[in-house]
Amino acid sequence: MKFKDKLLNKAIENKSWLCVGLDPDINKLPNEIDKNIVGVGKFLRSIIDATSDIVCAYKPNSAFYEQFGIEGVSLLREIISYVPDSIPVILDAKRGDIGNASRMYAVSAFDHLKADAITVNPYMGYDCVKPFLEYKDKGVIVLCLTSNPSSAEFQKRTISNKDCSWALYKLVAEKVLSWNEYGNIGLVAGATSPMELSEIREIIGDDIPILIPGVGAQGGDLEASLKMGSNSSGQLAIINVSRSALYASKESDYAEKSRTSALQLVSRMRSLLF
Ligand code: OMP
Repeated sequence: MKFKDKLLNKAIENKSWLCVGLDPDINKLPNEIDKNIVGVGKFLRSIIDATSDIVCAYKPNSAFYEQFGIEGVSLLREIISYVPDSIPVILDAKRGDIGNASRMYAVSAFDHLKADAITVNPYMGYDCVKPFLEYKDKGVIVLCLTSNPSSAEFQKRTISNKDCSWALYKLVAEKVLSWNEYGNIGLVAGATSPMELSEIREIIGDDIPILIPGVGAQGGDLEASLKMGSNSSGQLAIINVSRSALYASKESDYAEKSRTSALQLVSRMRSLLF
């Protein structure tokens, strides 16, 4: 099944556009969890068990697994396969390199790790994104306007030629329309820039999902993100939260508290969109 269909099915079934980011940090683990790779695995499985009926996707960020070396990469693969088959997994790796190297990243993400989608960096241009796009059933989610404090340094710069003058992130949004031959493109736009999010949605139209990180620990607003990032049917704005959902309690009720924290966001989504 195509990534976008899997995503839509799950969002409709669970009445949720919440994506829980699976970003394990040893220093934030609950007290009772062993501070090693086995403990991390146990923690992540409990979070998945506690939230799988209220999410539209999960997003493990590769950095949080690679920090543990080879065992971390094995855990990443195990966690992706632990997620129920009907829930899409977005591998957050922000990849991108010359074509033949991107092809190897795509093999790793899709054939080996078996992710349903990946985040990619568009900085090097189309030939570097194409190897990912050729996996027609997989989602390729391109960084457009990121949520971090320095994102404006390059992404909001005005690029001019004789025909037009536009901020770089808008050029990215427009460009991906021509990269979307197989209907498998998505964009990343942070919750920390809601006005820009609405410009991006206007440029790309109704069919492209936007992954929106930055709600919770980074201070982005949920309602503004949904309003500005959703399409005209109130769909395809994937709200990612990692830390604020994962580390809701240090005590033995950590999974329950994590669910409560995720459910608070989902209830607000339901009252706006479902
Ligand atoms: P929290 O701030 O803990 O909710 O985590 C946000 C997650 O989204 C991390 O895995 C980030 O790497 C990721 N992210 C951003 O925070 N900002 C972006 O602009 C893009 C991403 C991403 O691609 O997912």
